[in-house]
Amino acid sequence: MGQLEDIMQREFDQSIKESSDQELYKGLLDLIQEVGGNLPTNDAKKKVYYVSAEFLIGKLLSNNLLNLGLYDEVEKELNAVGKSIADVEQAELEPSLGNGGLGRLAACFLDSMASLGINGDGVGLNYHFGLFKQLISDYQQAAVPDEWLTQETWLNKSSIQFEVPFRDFTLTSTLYDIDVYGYDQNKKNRLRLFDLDSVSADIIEPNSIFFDKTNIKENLTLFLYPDDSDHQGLLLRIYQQYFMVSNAAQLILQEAKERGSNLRDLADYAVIQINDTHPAFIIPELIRLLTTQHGLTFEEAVEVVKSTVAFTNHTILAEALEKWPMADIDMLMPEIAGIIRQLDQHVRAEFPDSPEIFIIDQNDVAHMASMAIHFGFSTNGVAALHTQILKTSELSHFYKHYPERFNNKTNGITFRRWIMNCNPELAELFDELLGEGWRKDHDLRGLLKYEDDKEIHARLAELKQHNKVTLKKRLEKDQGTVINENSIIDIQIKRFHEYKRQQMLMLYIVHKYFDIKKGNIPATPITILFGGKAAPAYTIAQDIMHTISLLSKLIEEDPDVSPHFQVVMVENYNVSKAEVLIPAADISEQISLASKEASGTGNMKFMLNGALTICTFDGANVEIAERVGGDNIYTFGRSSQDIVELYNTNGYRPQDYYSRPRIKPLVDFIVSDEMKKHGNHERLHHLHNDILSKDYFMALIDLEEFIDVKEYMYEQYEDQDKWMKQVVNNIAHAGFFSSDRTISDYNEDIWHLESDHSINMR
Ligand code: CJB
Repeated sequence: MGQLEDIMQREFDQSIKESSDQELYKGLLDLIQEVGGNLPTNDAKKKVYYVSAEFLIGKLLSNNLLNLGLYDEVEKELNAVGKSIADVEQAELEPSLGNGGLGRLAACFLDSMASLGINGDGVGLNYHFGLFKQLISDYQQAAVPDEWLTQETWLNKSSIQFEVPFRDFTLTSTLYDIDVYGYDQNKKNRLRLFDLDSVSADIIEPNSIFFDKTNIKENLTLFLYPDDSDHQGLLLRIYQQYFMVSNAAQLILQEAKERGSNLRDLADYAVIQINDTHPAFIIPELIRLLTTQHGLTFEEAVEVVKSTVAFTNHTILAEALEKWPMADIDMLMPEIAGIIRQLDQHVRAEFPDSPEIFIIDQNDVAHMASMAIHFGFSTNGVAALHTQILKTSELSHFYKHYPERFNNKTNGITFRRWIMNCNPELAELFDELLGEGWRKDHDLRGLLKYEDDKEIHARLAELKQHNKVTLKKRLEKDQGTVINENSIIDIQIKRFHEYKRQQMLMLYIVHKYFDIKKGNIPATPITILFGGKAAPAYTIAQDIMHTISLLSKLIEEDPDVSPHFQVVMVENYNVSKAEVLIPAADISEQISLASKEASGTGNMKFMLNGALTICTFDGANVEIAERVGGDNIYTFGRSSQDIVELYNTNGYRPQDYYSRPRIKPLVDFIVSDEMKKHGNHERLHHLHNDILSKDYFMALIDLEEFIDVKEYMYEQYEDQDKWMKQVVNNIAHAGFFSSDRTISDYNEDIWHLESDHSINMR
């Protein structure tokens, strides 16, 4: 009897065949618990704590089966009676404990740390509701709560509890752990999520993401990143951050002591990687704990922190670089405020001749990045270009003083989830061509010898077709949308943000619509798909989404155009949807305004799954282009230096571009009668007006070139021999973008921990 059959008989007194997907899910959880739950945790002396407000882990069932080596057997057992892992996985609710790239990166890193045998845990919060669930109704986004906690859960409640002191009350936490199994490993790591016992979902109104943000004792961990556009929301965010890091710091000190540390030597036992500035309060919190509870002097505590904390910056967007008014910190955590003031004095005394160096500015506002850079031993960017921009412009005044602290760690993606799990047939083709070594070393360069192999081209095309059919079925089931599986699949999936320029692709769509109306029929039909959520308070992002949804409808209803061109807004884009969209893609849209996308990681997932990229010279696109060479990628647009210069000189005028004959009709179509027929006039005018008067993220500056390169790219698709050669080249160069390589680099340069193996592809 197979292992799953055995469990189903034991627990449900019935066979796999007789069991529902829900019951099978429960059975598989138990199987994983039996096999993985019994693995020992990594017990190496030194441990990395990856502290992050977000872990966008996605569904865990198939990932865990794969990493524990159970996947093939379970699949066989299920298939034998006409069932599948994919169907069973539908019973799992996706934990949406992250917003986007930053949270997903943290999840990839957990998988890679465990798979490399590195002793590394994630530490964060157990939000009861992840990022809202997105519905599209009346061509607009509606946000409803997304509860993911169910009876059947990966969370193990621990007996660990800590006290977190706020000014007016003290909260007691409870720690929940999720096991993180590495690929082919005999030990495990954990994701440690702190929560309050008192949180109750009953207090939110049905289908509403609004709740009483002042009721901290009950609501602190209710939602991920509550809207911070009002003051109460902002305070809640400070509460959440401090609750997270106080727990993290107490856990780290407790565990280090258990492993033999006297805390003065903490750096020999722990390294704390803080994922952007959200966990930056861990710096004053560690100082508070070390001085008040463990007998260190202030100076000693500062030295301990400086040798233990490392900081990753993920963006240069001003709105995301956190700054908190000292008045608020004083009101919530007066002791922490006092320590931050001391730290400010500390740096001012150290740099008396550099007035640009401070933690608290003249408006009494604390700059979290500044604190993290001064009181951490390492600051890294997430792609070569991003790190370069940090050094030369955004953080140049810090770089001047601490050049040795700055380093780059180009992001990566876990190959377990983003190829082995989401595109198993392609992974098997790699096995056939390369042997199975790539599953551990992620080196796919051996594929280069198949660049001109027609038989391999045909196999790849066949797999792509198969994945398009899978996507078609999924979209039909999820939202009733029927796509053409014989079309070019062209995808932009990411959060809606002006800098990511969904609005530029939207204007291209208007161009293509006009062109097809004129009788220029594409040789192969085209389907452009968008997926992504917009922050509820971000009006222009909502306007852009609205306009795209209207265009989608307009095209669908136009019989001259719809057989050749389709635009789809994928509802409630999340990790599970990405797993079906990416393997089906021919074209990957990475079109951010140069300098603004720190790295991007979707770009890497698409490349690995055999899509070709159209991109600006931004983030990790630059490194992808370097690796595949100019002939294998479709680049366009102004350079990041040009853009930085334009911002510095206030030199961009959207009107100069708007007035061009190729651009004006596209922009004006936003407020045309056709669009207004079903559209919200206020939204359409708001967007139109914004593009021609502000266009802060310069959608118009690269538009003409974008249109030309897109047309060229679609033409190239018709030469399938050439296209497939490019596809093979891209896949072959994707190995560098494995998060195992990224984590190996972190370990070699920053963490210095023991590992089973490492990946060196510099
Ligand atoms: N990023 O997702 C977020 N949220 C933030 O608040 C700041 C940055 C993204 O992080 C990714 C991982 O490093 C990057 O690939 C991406 O460019 C960046 O926008």
